[in-house]
Amino acid sequence: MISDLHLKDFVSRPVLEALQLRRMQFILRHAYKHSPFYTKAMDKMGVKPEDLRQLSDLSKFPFTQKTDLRDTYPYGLNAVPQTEIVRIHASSGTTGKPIVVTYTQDDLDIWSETTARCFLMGGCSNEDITVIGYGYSLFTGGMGAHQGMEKIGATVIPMGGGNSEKLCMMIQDLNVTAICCTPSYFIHVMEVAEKIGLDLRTTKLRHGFFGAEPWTDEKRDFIEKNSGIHAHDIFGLSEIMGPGVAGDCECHSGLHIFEDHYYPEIIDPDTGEVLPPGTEGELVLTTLDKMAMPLLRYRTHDISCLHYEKCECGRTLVRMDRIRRRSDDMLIIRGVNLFPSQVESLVMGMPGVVPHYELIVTREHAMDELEIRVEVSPDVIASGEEGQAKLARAIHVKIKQMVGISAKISLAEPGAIARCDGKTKHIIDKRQK
Ligand code: DLL
Repeated sequence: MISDLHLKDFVSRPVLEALQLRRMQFILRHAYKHSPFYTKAMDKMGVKPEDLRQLSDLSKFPFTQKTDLRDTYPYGLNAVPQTEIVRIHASSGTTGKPIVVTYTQDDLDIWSETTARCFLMGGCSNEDITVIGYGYSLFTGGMGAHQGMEKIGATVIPMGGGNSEKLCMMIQDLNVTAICCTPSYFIHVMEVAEKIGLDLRTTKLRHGFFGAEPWTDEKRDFIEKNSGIHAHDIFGLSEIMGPGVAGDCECHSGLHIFEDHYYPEIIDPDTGEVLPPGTEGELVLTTLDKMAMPLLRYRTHDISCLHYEKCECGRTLVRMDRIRRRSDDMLIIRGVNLFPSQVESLVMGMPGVVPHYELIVTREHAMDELEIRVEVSPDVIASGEEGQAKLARAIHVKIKQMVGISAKISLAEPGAIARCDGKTKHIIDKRQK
């Protein structure tokens, strides 16, 4: 059966807004009643769920920050009993501990629905055979894309990332028509295909759903021209749900947010003031019907802009501009999020490491590479090559285990890393956008 889920993207704005209001009133009551964090936060601001009479009243309610998830780690934001939680994912926190996200079965159904709507919007159906190249792990990419594709009845190949030659073989032998992975990984796959003599244009591959990291229209053109596929953008974040918070249609004029489940606002990142449509600022999202861990006014730190004019495709859903930058120092390397403070808290406790470090990000053959340069004490230098290699290996393993990134570790002599009077700059990002 061909899914009719996409019809939800075309409801009239008054109908959509009435639904949003009902759901928003419900989720505020649910959060206030069942999550002590939100009871306290609303009480502190002197607001009650009943104070929300129209959608714009949301601005009276407190924001939620990533640090709130860290401070209440692991289950402090849960609003249902543990027996109702059927899945846990996790994302990078700002320090050593990850951010934990929980889901009820209903939450998973909503997530599948919105991810499915992304794929339908991109032109996929139950006739597609799709390979998932996002990681299957605590990261939401693999499972999120998988369940969305299953929801539309597509045939799913749960490949995960990493084995590009095998992936090319699958594309060719299994008549794969769609792929879901990060844009940089797909460019790598294109290079591998070329190396092994596979012209992707001669395969059945037609659609790519790329996200989890910023990419540009130029990169889309490059991919489309050199692989013969349609390249679609898919946006999301674990705290809110995972992939499928928004996706782009064939017009590619911004990403449609599935507003019936995720309510967007744009704020001034410095003052917190809500900005009018068409103004650039920080994207803030409220989950309208996520039960396990509702998030109210979650500050994404992604910089975007909302457009409410009807899209040429006929969808009434608001469009957000593609994310090009963030208002914080989070890096995204091969789709994996990383905060300098995370590296700091992992590495600085290690014997022989002093509190000076820098993260150098480069791009080689379309893949991001991370070098972590840490300054060490004189006794590490005195320990010679063997002692230094041992420490570098230990740092490498710790970063790999805790963050999931294979980084090159270089040890710097005492005093070698530049000191600065003001805010220390820990990141040297040499990737050209
Ligand atoms: O990256 C979820 C996802 C998986 C989205 C697969 C799309 C595809 P997190 O690991 O929590 O979740 O990272 C969320 O990644 O706040 C953005 O900064 C960035 N991001 C995600 N999608 C896009 C995109 C997943 N399409 C953070 N364009 C977000 C630009 C994106 N940035």
